[in-house]
Amino acid sequence: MARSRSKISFIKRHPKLVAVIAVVIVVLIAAAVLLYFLRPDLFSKLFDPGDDAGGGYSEEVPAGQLADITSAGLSVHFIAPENSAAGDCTLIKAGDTEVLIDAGSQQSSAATIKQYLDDYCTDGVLEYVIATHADSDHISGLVGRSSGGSYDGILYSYSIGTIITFDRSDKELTTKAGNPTLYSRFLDAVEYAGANGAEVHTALECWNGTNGAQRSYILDDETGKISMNILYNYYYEHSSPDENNYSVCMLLSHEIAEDRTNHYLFTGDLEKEGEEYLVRYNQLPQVELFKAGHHGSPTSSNDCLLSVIRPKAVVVCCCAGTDEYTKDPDNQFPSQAFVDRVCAYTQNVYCTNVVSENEDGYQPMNGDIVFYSDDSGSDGAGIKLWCSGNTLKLKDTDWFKACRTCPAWGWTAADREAFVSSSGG
Ligand SMILES: [Ca+2]
Ligand SMILES: [Zn+2]
Repeated sequence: MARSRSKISFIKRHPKLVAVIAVVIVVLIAAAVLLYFLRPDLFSKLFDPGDDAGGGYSEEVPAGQLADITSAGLSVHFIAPENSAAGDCTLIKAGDTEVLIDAGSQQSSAATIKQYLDDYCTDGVLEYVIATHADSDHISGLVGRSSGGSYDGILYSYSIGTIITFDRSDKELTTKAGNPTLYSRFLDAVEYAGANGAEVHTALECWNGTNGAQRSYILDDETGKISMNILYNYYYEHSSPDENNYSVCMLLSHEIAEDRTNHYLFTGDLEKEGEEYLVRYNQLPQVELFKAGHHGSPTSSNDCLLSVIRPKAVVVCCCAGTDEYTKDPDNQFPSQAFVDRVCAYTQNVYCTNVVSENEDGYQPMNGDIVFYSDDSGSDGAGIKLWCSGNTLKLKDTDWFKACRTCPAWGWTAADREAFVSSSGG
């Protein structure tokens, strides 16, 4: 009672002060409500910080051993092309079941990819092949090169279980000179595989569960804990001026304990509009690993998506610093805008290749990048990283220091200048 009497007397003695405090509180609440609607991502970070311990960043991904990959329950491989072009090629392996997502970057990459697959696809059967969209840096190796009238691409070289393709493409079937385009040759390759026993489905058929397709495929028959889940992309059934938006999107989920599932997200080259729809139509969890959208382009991996999936690691399939698509250094893959956005979530960013002054014009940055489940650990929950080059994070590479800034990663413009002048660049 004494306390509440003293409260009342405080209000009586300082009516103006109390009024000012009340107004401030109302304004703060109104601002918070406004912010909640304008920038919901800030709130999701605030109230669900995930594994943000340690300065707001995800934990290190421990380095693993090449010899442990084949026996891992699950491994996810990003195969580096042997050229200076950007291109996606991801192999997922769960026991004897393999999923190959895309086969870039060029038709000659089929040979590189097959050589890599020799170590992992030992039964000659690729159970699943996903072609995300019709751009050449994704489908070239599925077709391969021709000699004597036959092609050496992935779809001609393995027994394929199920092919999941994009629903739409605005590509032409013939060139101006009247020759078949790569897209046309891709359709031939799919038809060839289909005639040789592959089931062929579009992503929308998978989503809808029509024509024998499934939305979710179990990859490990023994335990049923690893699943490949085709997500809904609005542009499976609507046209877009950008071919990239037709990309097949997939969430790989690995249940490692009753209360823990590791997720991996693949969105091909999906652009901002596609990412916005993806978030709207799918319940996306936090992911251990995100394959950077569109090779780290400034137009993909937007905050609308990142704020939901809060990736703990990101792999960029590109040749860092190539002028293949633009002369603007800031927009070359992986772009400054991409770095600016992704740095809020993780420092664990890895990249396949980097431009070089050597005669090939490129060299491995991390090279082939493999994330695999470490089933031997006491908690059985860990993920390890192995790379054919080294396991340096993007931020610690010389290319990054010379070409990018990121205060959140400890690299300001002044640091960049100092680095460039000290290295004589
Ligand atoms: Ca197999
Ligand atoms: Zn691409």
